[in-house]
Amino acid sequence: DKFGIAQALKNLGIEELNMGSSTGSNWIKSNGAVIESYSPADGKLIGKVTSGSEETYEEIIKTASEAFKSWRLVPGPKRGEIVRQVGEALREHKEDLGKLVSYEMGKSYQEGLGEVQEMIDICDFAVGLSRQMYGLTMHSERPSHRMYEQYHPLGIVGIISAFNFPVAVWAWNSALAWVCGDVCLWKPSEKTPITAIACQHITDKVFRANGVAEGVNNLIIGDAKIGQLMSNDKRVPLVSATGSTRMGKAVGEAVGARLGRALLELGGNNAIIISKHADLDMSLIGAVFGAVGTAGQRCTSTRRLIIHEDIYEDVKSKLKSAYEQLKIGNPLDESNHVGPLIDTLAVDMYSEAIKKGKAEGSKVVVDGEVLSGEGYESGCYVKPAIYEVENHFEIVQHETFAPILYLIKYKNIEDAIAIQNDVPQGLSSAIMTQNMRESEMFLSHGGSDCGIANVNIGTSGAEIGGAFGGEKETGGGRESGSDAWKVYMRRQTNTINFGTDLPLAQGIKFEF
Ligand code: UN1
Repeated sequence: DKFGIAQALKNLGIEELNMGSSTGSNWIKSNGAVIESYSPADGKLIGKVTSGSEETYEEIIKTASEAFKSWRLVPGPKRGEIVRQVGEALREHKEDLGKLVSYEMGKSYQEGLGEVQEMIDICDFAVGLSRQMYGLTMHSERPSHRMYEQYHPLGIVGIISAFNFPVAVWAWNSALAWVCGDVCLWKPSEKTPITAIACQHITDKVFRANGVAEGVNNLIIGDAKIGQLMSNDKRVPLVSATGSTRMGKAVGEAVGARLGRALLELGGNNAIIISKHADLDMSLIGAVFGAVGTAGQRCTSTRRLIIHEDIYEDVKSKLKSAYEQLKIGNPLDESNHVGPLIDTLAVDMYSEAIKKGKAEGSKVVVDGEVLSGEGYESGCYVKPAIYEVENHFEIVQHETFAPILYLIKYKNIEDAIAIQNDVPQGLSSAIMTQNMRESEMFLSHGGSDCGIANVNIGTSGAEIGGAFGGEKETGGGRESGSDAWKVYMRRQTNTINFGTDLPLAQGIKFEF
């Protein structure tokens, strides 16, 4: 245990007694399926957790519904003060939690710390927001009337999160939902349950110290069945789900059928356009980090490079030599650039995608390979790969959650933008150029169709202050910063008559 995992687990309060679902401090016993969490870093068992059953779900919903009645009455800024303390607690546990994220998920320790930093930042954002959940006031068309709007708490927010950001995406949702007066029910990915249990401890201590009712911060361990219960449940007015497009369609359909709200953040197929006017050194760093960071398992990972024909060969050979220098290995060892994929299933999907691409005509620039031998015992390590393709290949149109980068050549900027948009997904996009006409065209209404469009920055590594999400098969939802909070509240328009008559709107006369 040279990286101190056992100590980190201890510091985070993880012990056999609490490996399951919880309404806060109450850990619910259940006879649901046992999930074993193995580290993709070294293949070792981290711990076993028990899935919640349908009864567990019911118990949690009952407690959460009760908790909502009191939590919604706590003044917004007071709720913000509690979220401020959650942020403080996360600062205290940053190294331990960052290490556990790295060990259970497989991203580098630096990225694990970065993920916890995102949680801290969204708590800070939410504290400020707790005093700024503004509505507008309007001028009434009637005399002695006043109109305004308010945002009120919504209820139980169901949060379904993915393995790749096992804790930050939960924090984006819950920090906002809590200051908005909602209570949260979190179903973490079954691939990363231990980090979720760690978060439950961190927040619960704060909630209990502040005398908050049991049931404001709920955790349920489970698979798609739990997601289905939430999606079909009228008592959960908002389901916020991050994951694959397939999962998102199922959630969206079920929530839509009962006219609930779904916030969906699904797959991406993110491209960087590298213009002949680009700063090539900068482009290279952006492209390589975007493609191999988190082993290509970010929603915002760079999947495609659309490169101008004049610089294409140059960029290709620079990428090739950059890839030769990449060190692949244990993510907790800070000298490595690339860690493992989440599990061997993901490795199979990586191999399958490479095979499919070759069958469709992709040409090897840096060939992929599943790594074995010393340090690679978990079977989850792969070599980041690069292929030359055409954008219409089926495999290029599809999001493979692995470090596979596709190169596509273009002649003029209009074509480059059309290629960038010509995929089913619409999350993140970028252009590398120092030419203002190109960058403005890319950002204009005729430009990128993605939720995120960057200039001289790669596709990944979004800051929490902006609204995060995308269009088309990415699902349309926005979480995190800007005014994303509004989806966590119900909006009410109020008209007040302080006069002695009852004039009707639109000048309608109704006399008797
Ligand atoms: C995700 O992959 O689901 O922009 C979230 C980024 C991160 C968040 C990614 N801030 O890469």
